Amino acid sequence: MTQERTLSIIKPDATRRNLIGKIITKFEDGGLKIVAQKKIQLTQKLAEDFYAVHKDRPFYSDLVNFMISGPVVVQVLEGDDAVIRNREIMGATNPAEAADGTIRKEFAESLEANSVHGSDSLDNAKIEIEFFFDKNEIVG
Ligand code: IDP
Ligand code: MG
Repeated sequence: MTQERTLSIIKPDATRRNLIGKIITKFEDGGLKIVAQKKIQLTQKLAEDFYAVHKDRPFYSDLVNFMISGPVVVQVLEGDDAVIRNREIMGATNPAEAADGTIRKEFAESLEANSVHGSDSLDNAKIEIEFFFDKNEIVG
């Protein structure tokens, strides 16, 4: 097992329903440690840039509008195999397919409003962490 860091976002559907604490508890109980965290309002430009990898997908503009519909919590999670561990704790993208006990199974409203984002690889985790955080904002 390797110590890794990954980027997590608690999405607007979850902040709106006051679920930040319940979601953070899932990460902590799952063995991940929060080493950076801030609640922010994304701008359209930030959301477009963050999800640029999906710009040709039919859901892109809806996704950007959803991500700016309220505040988000961006955080860096650290732990053994943090990238995969975070994805396990989150559950499948579509909550209808998410395993019992996962965040998306318990809290997601829909395929789009699925409560959390998590980096999908170690390379993307590094890019996504740098997108939101300066080095001095991360304290292990
Ligand atoms: P992930 O968040 O599990 O990595 P991605 O395929 O990277 O899933 O998609 C990014 C986000 O875009 C999803 O979390 C979800 O909010 C949204 N999304 C993905 N597929 C669809 C879709 O088919 N319709 C609407 N929104 C979608
Ligand atoms: Mg993804």
